[in-house]
Amino acid sequence: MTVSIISENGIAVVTIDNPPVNALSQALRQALVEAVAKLDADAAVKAVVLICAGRTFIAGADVSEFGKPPQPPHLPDVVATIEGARKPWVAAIHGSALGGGLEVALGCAWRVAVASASLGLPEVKLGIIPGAGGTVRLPRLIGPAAAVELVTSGSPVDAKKAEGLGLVDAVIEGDLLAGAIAFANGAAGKTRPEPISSRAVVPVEAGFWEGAEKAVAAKAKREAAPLRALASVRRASETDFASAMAFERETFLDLRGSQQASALRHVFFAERAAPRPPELAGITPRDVRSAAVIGGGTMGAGIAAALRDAGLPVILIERDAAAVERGLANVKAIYDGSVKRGRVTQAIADARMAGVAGSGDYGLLADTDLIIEAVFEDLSVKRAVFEKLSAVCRPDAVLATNTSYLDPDAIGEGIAHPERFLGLHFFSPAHIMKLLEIVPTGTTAPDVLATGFALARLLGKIPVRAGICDGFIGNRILKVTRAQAERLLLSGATPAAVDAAMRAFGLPMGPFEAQDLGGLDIAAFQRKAARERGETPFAPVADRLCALERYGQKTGGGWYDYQPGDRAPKPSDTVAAIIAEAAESRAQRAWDEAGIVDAILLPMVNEATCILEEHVALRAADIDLVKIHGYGFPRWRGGPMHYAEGRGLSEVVAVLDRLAADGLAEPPSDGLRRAAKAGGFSVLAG
Ligand code: 3H9
Repeated sequence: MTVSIISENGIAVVTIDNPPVNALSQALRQALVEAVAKLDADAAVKAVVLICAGRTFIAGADVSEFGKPPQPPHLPDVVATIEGARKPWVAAIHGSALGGGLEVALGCAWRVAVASASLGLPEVKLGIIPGAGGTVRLPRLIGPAAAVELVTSGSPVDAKKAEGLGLVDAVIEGDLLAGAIAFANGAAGKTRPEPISSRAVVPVEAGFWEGAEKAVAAKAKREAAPLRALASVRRASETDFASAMAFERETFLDLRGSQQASALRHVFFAERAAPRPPELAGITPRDVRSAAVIGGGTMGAGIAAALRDAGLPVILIERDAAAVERGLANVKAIYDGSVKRGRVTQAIADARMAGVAGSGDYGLLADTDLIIEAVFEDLSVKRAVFEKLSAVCRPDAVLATNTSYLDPDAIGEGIAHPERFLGLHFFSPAHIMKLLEIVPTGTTAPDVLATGFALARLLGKIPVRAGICDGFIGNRILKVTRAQAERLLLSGATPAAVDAAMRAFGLPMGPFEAQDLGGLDIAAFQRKAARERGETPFAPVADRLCALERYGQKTGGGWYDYQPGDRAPKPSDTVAAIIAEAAESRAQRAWDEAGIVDAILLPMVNEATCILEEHVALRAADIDLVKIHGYGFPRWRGGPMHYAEGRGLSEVVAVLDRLAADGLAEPPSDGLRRAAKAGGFSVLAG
């Protein structure tokens, strides 16, 4: 049953039970309206407690209904019905009261919550604004400034903070239901507070809205919802309740059907599906209570910090005492940075650092549950590490390689108990970046693969299963990004124009700026290895820059020139001359922003389609998560595959055909043509 009602001694308890998160489905909305009518008609009832079963209060509207036409009763009417009920309602909150859940609570006469509860309006994160009075009642309850912060950031507050804001009337110690009933009994005799909808909004200082607009616009960049949410709070503060509600609803319905909302919903569900791949259902992961990292360079130190942040004790192994010192210093530098940025206190940083033991002795790993290798990208060096690990580790200890380009099957050759070996590909900086590519080898046991996913959950990362190929999912696509960016240079575009176009599309940085920041030498090293394997990587300009030791910001020049101490890229005459020379007699054209984006992005989609067809990725949505969480692809675009589907795969094929005819991209793959015919990528997913 969705809603049940029990009455005792004048207090009715309405319990919502709509797992998993008590989302406001049509049936639940209907049941709430009926509950109000029933309790209004019950003379024995003095007050009503609204509480939820399971892990949370109402977590919001049912997001899965958003693609469909809204069905009555509409949530604003449900909230109005609760607010207008003859008997006062008390919302009893545990877990999360989010979005429509908080809006329902705002319809209640009072709100009480346990200390661990959180309350918020996260709608902007889904590309919409609250649609059931959130932007209209909140400023009337807590004032416009606090309302603006809650509504435009989408971030929740905890119960204590909510009490301070006046959003919660009491924080309940101990049992929530008993506390809420006691509160309702105490309140029943008192004057009921004025409904929030009838209250006036406290005036703001001159210039408040203009300042808020600037601040919100700067943060939102090209996301539409935060500014629209601000406009709705402003309207609510400057006009009567009914007009403000109409304005909010109109904005909500407009955004609900927008491309940004559809993209953000897609990412919302993709992120929730990723940690639970159906193929691993029912498989119990191995216990991971201790971890070790081999190699204390940038990646190893970042992985060690990520493991410590999740509470695991960590042993950091390096070749000799000096390397151990350097590795520990790298971890310490991460924590010093975290303290400086206010992410953790000094005491927390010290405690985390104290949990990292550096050593050169592999013998210390005899009882460690998980060992992640993060040494130099060289097959023989990595194999030597696993030979040592095979000799000392428990046979059930999970062994992982963090390789980004080598073949994990080759790395794991000869390992003892190969079923406990897999690839765990972190992204730099590993303690920050959310993506974790999980790469099973031909011999990885299902429970070891499940351990990779469980680890991701523990570390707060987004796990994506990737098959073995050069670069797995993310770096394989990155290679195409870079090759396309160079093709553009050879046909008339400049690095600055390419970077500007990709930034305008929503990426935090263009491909050339990003290479200058990260260093051109790593990719040069990989191209060298690829050539030794007989491959022919395409990087005519980058190769010339590396020959001149223009490796990026760290050498004072790469794709751009840099003045000492200044990270601002300046167009470089040297680079322009190299491009002109490399372009030789190639046809030049004038590129506009849209053309540049197409010439980079659509070939990435083409490559991603091959990745999907080869089952290197299992779902198109997984590829979207890789690009969003590993490479800064704008979340509000939904990822490259969602973007391509939204654009229409037939059009994507047509553009690629045109680019290929001019020698500016590979032709569309058979898989992409098939997906275009079928109208989506699901035809290829395995
Ligand atoms: C809104 O309210 C609009 C209104 O203003 C206006 C209306 C007119 N709907 O995250 P989890 C599913 S907008 C449908 O892993 P946790 C989720 O897909 C909404 N389904 O759990 C997953 O399903 P499955 C504003 C939802 O314990 C399962 O629940 N609200 C919804 O780590 C478990 O999810 C939000 O944006 C939903 N609203 O975290 C809140 N929410 O098991 C979004 C979850 O099949 N939700 N599911 O994969 C959350 O932030 C987290 O789910 C929460 C629990 C913190 C509540």
